[in-house]
Amino acid sequence: MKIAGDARDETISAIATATGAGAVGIVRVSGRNALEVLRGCFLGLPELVRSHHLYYGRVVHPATGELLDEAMAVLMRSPRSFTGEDVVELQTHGGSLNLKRVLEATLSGGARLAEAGEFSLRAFLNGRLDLTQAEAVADLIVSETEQALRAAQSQLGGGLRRPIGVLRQALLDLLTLMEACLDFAEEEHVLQASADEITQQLEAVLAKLEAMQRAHGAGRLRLGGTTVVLVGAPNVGKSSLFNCLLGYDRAIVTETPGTTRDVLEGTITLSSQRVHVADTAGLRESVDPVEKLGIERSLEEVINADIVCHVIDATQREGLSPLARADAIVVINKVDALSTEEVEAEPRSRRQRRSLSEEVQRGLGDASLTVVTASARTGEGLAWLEHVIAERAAGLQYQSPDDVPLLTNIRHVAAITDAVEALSRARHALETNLPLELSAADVREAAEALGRIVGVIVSDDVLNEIFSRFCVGK
Ligand SMILES: Nc1nc2c(ncn2[C@@H]2O[C@H](COP(=O)(O)OP(=O)(O)OP(=O)(O)O)[C@@H](O)[C@H]2O)c(=O)[nH]1
Ligand SMILES: [Mg+2]
Repeated sequence: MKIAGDARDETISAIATATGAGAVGIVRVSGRNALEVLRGCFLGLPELVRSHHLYYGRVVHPATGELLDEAMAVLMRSPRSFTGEDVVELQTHGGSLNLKRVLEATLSGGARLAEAGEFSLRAFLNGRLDLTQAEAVADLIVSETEQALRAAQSQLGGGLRRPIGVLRQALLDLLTLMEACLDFAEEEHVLQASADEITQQLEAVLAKLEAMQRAHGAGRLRLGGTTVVLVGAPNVGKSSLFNCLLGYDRAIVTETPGTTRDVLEGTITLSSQRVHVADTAGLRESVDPVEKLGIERSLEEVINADIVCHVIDATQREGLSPLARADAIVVINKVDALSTEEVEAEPRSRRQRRSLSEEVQRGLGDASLTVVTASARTGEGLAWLEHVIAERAAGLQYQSPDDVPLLTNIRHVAAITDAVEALSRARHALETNLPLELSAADVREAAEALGRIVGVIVSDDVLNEIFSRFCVGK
């Protein structure tokens, strides 16, 4: 993508809405000839077109005059638009083919097809967005978890630009102080008073950056969702429960113990949270090399999962095997199959379920265990199981302290790391009484690293790299 020069004088156009069938679709045009392009392919505009005003009319092909669609058109005059340039949006009926034809009409009318991220790039170059906000736009579109969406929204609202701006300014102020000291280097008392102040200011910025690194370390894992693994002895109904949670028959279920050999995965949404569920091979002593490998994988999943559901068979409760993980949710499955004597009084009543749970808690020697009674066959208890998993997942969501923004972008993390390293070097130089020029150079480097995050100092290559990852139309 060309960043400077002629390319920016051109008027660009692209479909801004997602592909596929939809009631409405939008073709967006940006650049100095946007209104001209619109006039060429849209009938229904008055002589004087008002900015931010919706006009009803018809889209026609400028070359052939063919009627393409009915549409609404809006002109957003520079600088009050997403890109900061004149922008036109044509709201037509949705549908890939229809939108393509409307797009072609704008191209025939003098626009050029936009490259991926080109609208956002122009918004950045025209000062409408800083880099963190432009990146947040891209993140917002692809967010698949509530937390990722919240992080993107906060970033779009300046949640990262502001604190980074404050820290960068603090470093620039620090540099001014250091340079003043260099000018007065021969006056011993000025130097000593300032050295303490320099160290203090440097420590303050460093502490804030390190807090961001820590928050990133803790929060990063949660952005992709929560992992839940179903484990237990063979034949207890793990795969059956897995299929129930997914809502379709993903795993093979048979009455032969040892049916599942590999780890199977599926993703569901529980209370707006993304949850990755894994079904595993039943745990038992085995000599079969394939089964042994499967069991090893089950155990690996148990170690790595956020939440473990240890499934046991309601009809086989004697000599309960120890839990795969102490914090597991115990699922007593097959409650529908309990013998009639066991359930004679009030089958599957709340009281009976409670006594079953207590018996299992006693058997496993832990009265605080979370126990859920369920039946993959009848569906009983599954809504409660989902609720328990959702609650656990919600409890695992990382909340970064209010004043520490959650870094979600690897580019930002890298820049913060550079800044922390540079400031640590500066601190060391100050502590060991090395010439002040050396620590000043490190502080300058740290300020530059923070500048890279918001895009104060950034090369064309980096811009290309960032914006080319956007989708076309953004
Ligand atoms: N009555 C009853 N039978 C069930 C229930 N859930 C599973 N089963 C049966 O139990 C048998 C084993 O079910 P699976 O889901 O394959 O068990 P698994 O734990 O995945 O077994 P492995 O993959 O061998 O470890 C099948 O015959 C299922 O139909 C249930 O809630 N009630
Ligand atoms: Mg199975």
